[in-house]
Amino acid sequence: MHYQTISVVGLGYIGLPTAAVFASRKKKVIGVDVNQLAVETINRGEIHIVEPDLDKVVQAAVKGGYLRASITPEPADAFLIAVPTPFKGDHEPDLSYIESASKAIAPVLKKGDLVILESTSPVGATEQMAAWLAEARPDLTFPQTYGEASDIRVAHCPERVLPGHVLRELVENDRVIGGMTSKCSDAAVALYKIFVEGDCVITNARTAEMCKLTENSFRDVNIAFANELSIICDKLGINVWELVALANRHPRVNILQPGPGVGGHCIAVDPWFIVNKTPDAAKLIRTARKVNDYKPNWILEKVKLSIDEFLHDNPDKKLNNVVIACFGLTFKANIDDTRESPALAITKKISDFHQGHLIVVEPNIADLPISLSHLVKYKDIEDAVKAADIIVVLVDHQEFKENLKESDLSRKKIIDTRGILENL
Ligand code: SAJ
Repeated sequence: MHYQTISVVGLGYIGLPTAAVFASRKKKVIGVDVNQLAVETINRGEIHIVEPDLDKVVQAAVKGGYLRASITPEPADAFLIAVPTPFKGDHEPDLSYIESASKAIAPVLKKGDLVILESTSPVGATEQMAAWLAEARPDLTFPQTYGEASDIRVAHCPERVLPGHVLRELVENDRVIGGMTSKCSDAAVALYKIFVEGDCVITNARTAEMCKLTENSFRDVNIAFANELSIICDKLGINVWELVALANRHPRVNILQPGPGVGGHCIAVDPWFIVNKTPDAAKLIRTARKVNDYKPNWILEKVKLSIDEFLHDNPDKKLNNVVIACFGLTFKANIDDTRESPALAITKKISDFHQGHLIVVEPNIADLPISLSHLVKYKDIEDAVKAADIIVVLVDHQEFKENLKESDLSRKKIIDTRGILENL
């Protein structure tokens, strides 16, 4: 199997780095995205997302003539679909982006092509994608009806990279390869071996789908444990950060860190794909989601309480003079991504009820999101601390870890949802 041209459909947090890494191995890569602005940015050799070192890799790939972006799909030997799979309604998976991507590439498919679904998907989505492709191209044969003899190979190979470490993890992580037939798997392994240094482990498409959902549900359940502990410890007057550090000295205990809730487009979403398919069986997974979803509300109650306490301690102050500073909006540290971010949701809710000033410090975002555009964004951490009466640490960005401790925090009410000040 020789792949001359590779097309990556969906140039977001996964698709763009994947396209750039193939291009860095001197493959001709056509990136496809419906976002005209993203396409233009990439074709200038620039990037529209924040991910360490991605700018350099994309710039080199575009300059070297290996990577080009386009709004419309073009013929290629392999297609990787890396589009969003959000949920809709009552946590039902929304496959509409996969459907549109399948229908967009179908006209340019030719005999011998490989189509890989990389998007995190509910069990059965790869078969569904293959059905959409077959419907659009009755002149070609597909694995669901022609097995090993099919014209088109189809596989699910879920991405598993950690935002902030994408370029390293893309290359180093093992890859789960779920072909619809074993020839489909072999074709996918040959493609990933262009850059993957980890093992490419073969299974079927449904197991590969479930494997990705399992990984993220495992993490969600473990974070829920930490979040529940933080609520219990608060009631018992115990410092949860110290407790977790102590318990983790046990050789078989490894508790994760409590936070303001679970954000991002993956861990807060994927477990629902399991719950949606098997609602009666997935009890623990559903409860973990609920525990993590509840955590921002619990933090909001803490903020309200600290406003009352501050007014009690400072009787000369009026409610509309109380200044709250929120540190961080992104869903986790050192990235610019605010999707499903509990920090963003908490800040928005504070801005809805708080009658005084609310200021925001977020070093990784140039402009505040529209829902918060009425707020004042501070660049300087020190200035924000000086201005604030109540400090709410929502993200453990490196800048905050390094600089907040230098500030004069005396006489400030502090809600440190990430425990970065607890460890001073
Ligand atoms: N979080 C905590 N406490 C922790 C760890 C995380 O509160 O101890 C929070 C984070 O602040 C964030 C959320 O959980 O809001 C998710 O962050 P994360 O770093 O756990 O995961 P993601 O969403 O950035 O990436 C995950 C990864 N999955 C696993 O680690 C099992 C990544 O490998 C996947 O590729 C990615 O989801 C994905 O795309 O599915």
